[in-house]
Amino acid sequence: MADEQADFNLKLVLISFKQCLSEKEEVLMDPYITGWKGLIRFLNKLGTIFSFISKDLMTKIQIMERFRSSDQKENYSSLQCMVQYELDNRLVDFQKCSDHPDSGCRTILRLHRALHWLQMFLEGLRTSQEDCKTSVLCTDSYNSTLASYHPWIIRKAVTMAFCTLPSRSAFLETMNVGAPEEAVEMLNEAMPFICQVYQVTQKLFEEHTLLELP
Ligand code: 1PW
Repeated sequence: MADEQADFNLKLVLISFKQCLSEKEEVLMDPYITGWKGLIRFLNKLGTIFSFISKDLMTKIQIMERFRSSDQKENYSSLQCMVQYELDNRLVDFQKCSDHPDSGCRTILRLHRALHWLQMFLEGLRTSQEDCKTSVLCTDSYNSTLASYHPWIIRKAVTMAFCTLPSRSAFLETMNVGAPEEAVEMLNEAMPFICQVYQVTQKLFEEHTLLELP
């Protein structure tokens, strides 16, 4: 476990989102899953108070891994294939969770919204002053993205966990890519990959009216 954490490097994680986009601008499922697993490892490094978040994210990743090892795996090779397949076969609940509570579409939608929060947070971190408070940045980006989809009790727990985040420089060092300035430089390079994956997914879900799945 210690070794596993020691060789962690957020640059590699963010770059795995680069591998998500195919030439045809499809979002490939396997690198998407790999990228998320790296983010979950990063979250685990931030302290046990974040474990209820990483548990929920991990459950969602496992749902997607199950699709990828089922006999329908080809239909889950990219987000585009998945949307087509699940819609064509009526595998998505649109009104309330009933027959298909764990569809790929609703599961990816949750991860997609969380990715938006991460994108806003890292962008804030990248462009912030040295003395800015990480917890405030994190809470602000949460409030402007994910919070509206969460009930009060989750919002409370999440915001409490954010209050335990270390200072900006300590947080940048947790990324394990060198001094704070090097971490900022890494974010400059890597953020466009996350942004692109987010935008392509957003467009796909918008086109198929999938952005409000229960
Ligand atoms: C630094 C690494 C990146 C971390 C991303 C952080 C995402 C924050 C997600 C908060 C999750 C709180 C606990 C679970 C809440 C679920 O109810 C919720 N899940 C998500 C990912 O928003 C909705 O899923 P559900 O209940 O509809 O299956």
